[in-house]
Formats: sequence, C-alpha cells, structure tokens
Amino acid sequence: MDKRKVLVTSALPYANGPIHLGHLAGAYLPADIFARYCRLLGRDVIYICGTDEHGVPITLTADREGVSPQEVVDRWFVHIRDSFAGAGISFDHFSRTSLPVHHRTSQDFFLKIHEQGLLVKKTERQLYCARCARFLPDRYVEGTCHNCRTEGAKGDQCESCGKPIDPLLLIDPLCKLCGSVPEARETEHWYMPLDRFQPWLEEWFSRPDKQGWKENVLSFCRGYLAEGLKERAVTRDLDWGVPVPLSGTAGKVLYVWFDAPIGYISSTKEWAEQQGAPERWKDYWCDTENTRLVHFIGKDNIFFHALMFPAMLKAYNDNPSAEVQWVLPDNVPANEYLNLEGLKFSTSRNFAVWLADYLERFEPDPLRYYLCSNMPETRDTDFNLKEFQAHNNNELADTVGNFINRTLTFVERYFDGRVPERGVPDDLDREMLERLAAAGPAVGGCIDTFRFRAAADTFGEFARFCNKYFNDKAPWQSRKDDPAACASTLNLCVQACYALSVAMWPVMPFSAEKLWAQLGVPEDWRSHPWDQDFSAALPAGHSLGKVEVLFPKVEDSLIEAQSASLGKSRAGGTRREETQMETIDIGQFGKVDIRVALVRAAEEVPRSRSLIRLELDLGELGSRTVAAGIKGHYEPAELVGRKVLVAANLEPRKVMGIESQGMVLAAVHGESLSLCTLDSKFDLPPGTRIS
Ligand code: B3M
Ligand code: ZN
Repeated sequence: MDKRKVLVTSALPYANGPIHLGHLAGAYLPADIFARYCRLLGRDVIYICGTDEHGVPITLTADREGVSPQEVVDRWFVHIRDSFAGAGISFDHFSRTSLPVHHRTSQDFFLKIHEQGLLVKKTERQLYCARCARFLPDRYVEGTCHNCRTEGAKGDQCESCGKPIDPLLLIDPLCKLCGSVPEARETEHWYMPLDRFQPWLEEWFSRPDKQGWKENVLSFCRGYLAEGLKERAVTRDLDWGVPVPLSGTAGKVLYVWFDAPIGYISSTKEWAEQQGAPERWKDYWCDTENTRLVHFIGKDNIFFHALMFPAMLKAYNDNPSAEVQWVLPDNVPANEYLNLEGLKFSTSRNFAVWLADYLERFEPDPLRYYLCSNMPETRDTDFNLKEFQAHNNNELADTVGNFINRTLTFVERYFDGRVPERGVPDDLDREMLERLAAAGPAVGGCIDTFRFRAAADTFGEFARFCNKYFNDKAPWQSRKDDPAACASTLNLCVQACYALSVAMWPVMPFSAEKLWAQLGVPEDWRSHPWDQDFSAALPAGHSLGKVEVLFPKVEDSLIEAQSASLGKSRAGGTRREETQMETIDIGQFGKVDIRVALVRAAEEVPRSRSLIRLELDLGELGSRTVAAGIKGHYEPAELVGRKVLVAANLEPRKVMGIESQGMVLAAVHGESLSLCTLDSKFDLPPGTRIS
C-alpha cells in the first residue's frame, strides 16, 4: 500500500469570510500534520489548497455589500491565505479558482464528460424571483426543509439533516435577496447522471483499500448508495463562475461543486508552473500506480469528495480521447465538527473564534496541539477556552516544556552546554532507550492512519515519561554522588529532547524549530528525518544553543479577553443566548467603573486587523492607552476629540505589544459596530462616572 507519492488536499474554503477554529480543526490542521509527517519521512508529498471563489455564498456576500464578487474574493483570498500562514499550515501551493488556469481545466472536464454524451440536458422548472428578475439557485432561496422540517434551510443543503434540498420542494420558499415569494419557471440545465455511476461506485467502495477509510465516511456513502444515487445538476443560472463551454449558454455557469474539486488539479498546475516544470502536476495527478490522493475535509463535504468527484474523474478517464488518466482518491479522512463552548460555530451569527483574532493574542502551536488532542475525528468535539488554557499550562508548559527546560539548563550549567558522555545503562536507562527507539514510529503510526488524537496522546505520554525519568534519576543528587551516572542521565535526556523536537514538528512546527535552535542543530526540517535512531542523535561533546522557555503559560487575562469578545458576538448574535441571559445583582454591576473619556489621539495598530490604539483623557483618573477592536469601523482621525465610554477598572492586558488599560464600549450587531457615546445635548467632562 505504500505508494511513493502523496498528494494531500484540504477543502477549498469559500473566499467570502474569515477562517475560524472549526474550519482549522476540520480540514486544515489534520492535513498539515499529515503532510509534515510525510515530509519528515522523506516521502514525495505535495500539499495543495486554494480558495473556492465561485458559488452563491460569494455572490450573496457581494450582493449584500454592494460590491463585485471579484472584490469579495480578492479581499478574502489574502485574508485566508495569511491566516493559514500564521497558523503554520504549510501548503506547497495555495491557489484560487477564479484564475484562468482553473476555468480552462474545469471547462475541459465538462467537455470531456459531455463529449461522451454522459451529461443529460433537461428543461426544467426552477425557482425564479420576478421582482429581482432572476433565477434563485442554491442559497438564493430559503425555506423549511422538506426532509426534516427545519426552518431557515438554504436551497442547496439542509444544515440540520445534511440532506440536499430540492428547491421546488422547499416549504414556504422566499427569495433571499428581496424576501418575495418566488415562482417556478422553465430553464435548461445539464445533469451528471450519478445513477449511471452507481454500479461502479459500489464496486469501488467494495475494494479492500476502503478498509482503511474512516467509519463515518463509509457509512455516509453506503447510506447514499443504498438510497440510490440520483442525477445532479452541474450548471446554474448565474453570472459569476466558470462559463458553460457550449454555444448558446450565456448566463449559465458550472455549478460550484462541479468546478471546486477540479480546483485541486488547477492549483497543482499553477504550482508546477511556478516550479518551472509546467508538466509536473501530472507526476502526481496522473501516476495512478504510485500516487496516494488524500482529501481532508469536514463531514458536510463527504458527498462531493467521496461520490461526486470520483464519478467525475471516472467519467473523464472513460473518454477514449482523454490524454491523461486521473488518480482516484485513496482516502477521504473527513472530520466531524468542532463546536464552540457547547454551541455550533456560526459565521453568519459571528459566533466563532476567528483564526486571525486568535493569532493576535496567542501563539499558534498551543492551539495546534490542543486541537490535535481534541480533534473531531469520530464525533463532534468542543473547543473550550478554559480547557485550551489548562491544556497549554499543564501539558505543554508543565510537562513537555518543563522537561526540556530542566534538561537544557542543567546541561548549560553543569556541563558547559555540551552533551555529556553516556555510560553503561541501568534498568531505567534501558527503558528510556527503548522509548527513544519507539517514539517516532509510535507517534508516526498514528498520524499515518489519521488518528491524530492518539498521536497527541502518544506524544504527551512520552513527555510525561521523560519528566518522570528526570525525577527518578535525580541528577541534582547524582551530580554530587556519581558524576558519571549524572552525565549518562543528561545524555539520554538530551536525546529525549531531540526525539520530542522531531515528534513535535508535524503538530507544533514553530516550537520544534525553536527547540532545534536550542539543541544547536539545523532549524530546517529537512535535516531531521523521522526514521533515525533517536537514542544517539546528538553525540557527546555536541554544543547546545541558547536555552529559552519554549512554552510560556497562557495567562487568565488573555483567556478572559478572548472570552469577552466571544461573549459579545454570542449576545449580539443569537436570540437564544439573549433570552438565556444570566442575571447579576446591582452590587456586581456597580463594580464596573465606566467613565467618560475624551479621545486625545488615535492610530491604527500596525499588523493588526482590528485594533486602533487610543490615547484617552479620563479627567481626574489621568490619561490611558486603550487598544480598541474598532479598526475598519472608524478612521483614527474621526475619533480624535470625541467622547467615548470606557470600562476603566479592568486589569490592564497586553494586546499586540500594547498595554491596554481599559475597554471602550461599543454595540455590535453582525458586522456593524457603533461606539457608545453620550447624548450631545450635555457637555460632560472626561472622567464622569456612568451609573
Ligand atoms: N468551498 C467549502 C465548504 O463547503 C467548499 C469546499 C470545496 S472543496 C472542493 O465549506
Ligand atoms: Zn427577489
């Protein structure tokens, strides 16, 4: 089964909004860990992604904002790409589906399938809004789901039961743009006859390699096959997308789910071009003998990756005039959902921890490690800020970091920063040696079979053993009684630090690279193959680098700040939360000291997406610096001279290098934000207390 080449993909995020931690845990972090692990093993791997820039989610955003779809995707492409980079997601290439190479590739796909007479052209009735003078494909219409009767179901797929929606069957449909009741009108579309691929898909799903697929994915697909696959429309009446490459089809584009998976191919083509080897994409996509194609996705995308796309690839391959034969997915390790403090992440309600916001406050690695330990592999899991903090402080700071720091400072202090000599091992040493030999394969075996939680557990267990080894060997004692034994202990501890550094890299690459600097070894992953003997990686006499704390604790104030912004969006966004409000007594309220403050100066915080730094005059309380998350809503210049309201007795906290000494009050609704200000009828002096 060990094919030489690995082609890893992550679902192409829609370029119409920011990435949140639910996305990260679902389709990106596991793929990144897997791709990095393959790299450490020396496998020939490429990791491909890009933004999905077509489809109704994007045109709806453009309609709402009154801008062109191109403007929407240009903005979000940059934002999404940069958030992923900040989180260490190491794509070999991150492309976009609005590029010409993608349009060409998708049109070629359509034609290769169409040429064989496989696409069914049908005139059919679809929902049309007379007021907007347009058809209402997919999410342009909303109503009650005809499968499960959930209200507010969008016209493509019901979020509640996960089933595809037939818009004509939607109960009480409404136009999403203007709210009127649509009518049915005739239009022409092309259909992919999935029913004709049913026998082949059944055979494909019965092949032995499917035993390595996750049960959630298999049972989902078996369910579909048992019901019998139906034809699916692959075109839409829209003016944004890949134009249908047939004459007389003006105003029609390919359905976004037809072109999006082809985006993996076009992204690889663009990568090859940039490598200066324009044909190299074929080395991966068309070497059916040697390539493993692995699609990382969230569970809502299983249908398209495990049934629809394989059928499209098969249809193309069946064309006698096809110049290439595509590889079929080797695995589709779909994750379930990550929830947030017991509720669903919601982009529309702004109930989310956005990756870019997270990265303004915290380091990426503790998040990666926590999400890896808590990955929604086989069932939904929950992201909880307090748990994240505890995980960082107990596992990373107190266990992994503590062991590494004790070892390296000990060597620095008592062995002149050089790896000590190893002597004859005792029983405990032998156990350490065995563990050192097993550490890499143990963690790697889990990653290789997409068991990321187990990989994190195995890593954590090894770190705990290392800590215990250090304690049990008590080198501070043996340094005086038995210097040779002490040297031997520290030699093994240094090797263990090295083993941890390599085993850490797929999950916590930034920390691994810092640790390599501390260990005095090259900081480039290419120098640290997985399959070496970790028990003697660093020879006696090798000089270590400068020792620093690898995993600082996450302070309460940071968690509270993140939690407060979550609370804001939670209260602003969901009615359920508003009515479930917790009550406090007047005394508790009185503890918050809210004051009138005059803005003396304002400037945008460099590199921050949301912050403006305010210099405030609070009258008798003196002046204050506050970092306010209002960038994009106000220009700094228009703030100067205005009076705002500030919670003045909050503990100061550091954000983006600024000590923020208070919180400016604002009302937030969806994407709108308004500063709370005073009635202009009265001119109250700065420092006036609000009660
Ligand atoms: N653009 C993302 C989503 O459904 C969708 C994935 C495409 S993968 C080819 O959230
Ligand atoms: Zn309308």
